[in-house]
Amino acid sequence: MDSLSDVSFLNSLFERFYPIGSCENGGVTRLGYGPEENKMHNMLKDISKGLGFKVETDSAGNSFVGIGDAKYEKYHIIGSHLDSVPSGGRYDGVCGVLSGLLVLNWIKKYNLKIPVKVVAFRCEESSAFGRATIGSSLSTGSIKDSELAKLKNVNGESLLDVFEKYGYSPEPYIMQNVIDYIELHIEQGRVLWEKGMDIGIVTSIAAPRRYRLNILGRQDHSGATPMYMRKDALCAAAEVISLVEELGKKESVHSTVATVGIIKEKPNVMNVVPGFVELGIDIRGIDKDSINRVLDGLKKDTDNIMKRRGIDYEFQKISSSDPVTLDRSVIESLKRAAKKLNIDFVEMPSGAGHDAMEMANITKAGMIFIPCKEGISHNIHEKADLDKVIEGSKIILEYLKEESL
Ligand code: HGY
Ligand code: MN
Ligand code: MN
Repeated sequence: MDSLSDVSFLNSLFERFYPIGSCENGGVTRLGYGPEENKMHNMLKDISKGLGFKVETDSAGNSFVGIGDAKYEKYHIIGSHLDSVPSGGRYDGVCGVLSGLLVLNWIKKYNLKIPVKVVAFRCEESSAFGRATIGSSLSTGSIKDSELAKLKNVNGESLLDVFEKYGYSPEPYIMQNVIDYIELHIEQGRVLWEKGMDIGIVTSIAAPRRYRLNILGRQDHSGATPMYMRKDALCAAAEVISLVEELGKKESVHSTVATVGIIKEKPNVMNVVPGFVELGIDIRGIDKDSINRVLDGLKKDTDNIMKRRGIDYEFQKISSSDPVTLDRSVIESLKRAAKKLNIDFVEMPSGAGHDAMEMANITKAGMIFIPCKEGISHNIHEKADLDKVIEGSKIILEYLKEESL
């Protein structure tokens, strides 16, 4: 296989996506079910048609790309997502879709009889509606419409309104006849980068548990209100933010992490004691007991903080999924393929969430990681080498060949 033309093939596709959702700071904002993600999916359709592939869109807006004339009963699915976090990078998700298109192009070019479809799932990031993997949850049937009805984006639009506008259905067609699902993704951490390795074969995926904490203090005059009389919601929030970090550090031996990623304060002006704060809390891990210890500590100590300060609060669950162990037979098969190609790899967990978590509910799922520069991701400086996408895609093709024997 001639890698040079593969590099130019991938570069040409990457360049087509590149400008979409560009921010002044050099990153991209392509929020799920928003105009920029629509443009990414339309670009995928243009690219695919240009390559002579057939494109279908399911009723949740996920895009499927296949080799038109091929008719198979079941398919291997390769994919990822095309949305991003605000001011994010251009490689998160996109590398996985590019990998699928590269593999599909090899299958077409070398006339291999391997049933493959490429998928680009909608709205994988939780940034748009507060819940991750919406597109893949819908097409694998793992989201309830009662949950969907609560989801609103940053502009206050409900997901159901957006679906109405686009003509999508909250009860979409559930994917059938799937042999397995393979996703190539940037690691978004530093393990591969620090080890100088090109390939990770993922064993498990830390699933997020997300909570909203509304702190209901009292808005007062910042000049006339003595310190001992205050119900300062922001000072209470400051204690909770440090508590989340402390609990995360305590459980980090079990690869658990805990982050306060959202803080909204009202009225957020200089001369008023803050009356209201909303915190968004993200707890992740691969060890359920460890995650539960963080959660129990958070609930207990938050209650103590608020009681001591005489402040009311509301603790709401946004989403809660369990860590996912990927299919051991797929992992072993990917390892055999890498060894056959003399490509070094390391087995490793994923701290980030992925569509593979949802696909694992309906089929055997596997993931391949490639490094991103200094492990930076969800950041305008996110960067990955497309030649690592080629390396990872060669492992996927070798895996598919073996599976299709
Ligand atoms: O947030 C995540 O874990 C992933 O990047 N969607
Ligand atoms: Mn991401
Ligand atoms: Mn991603």
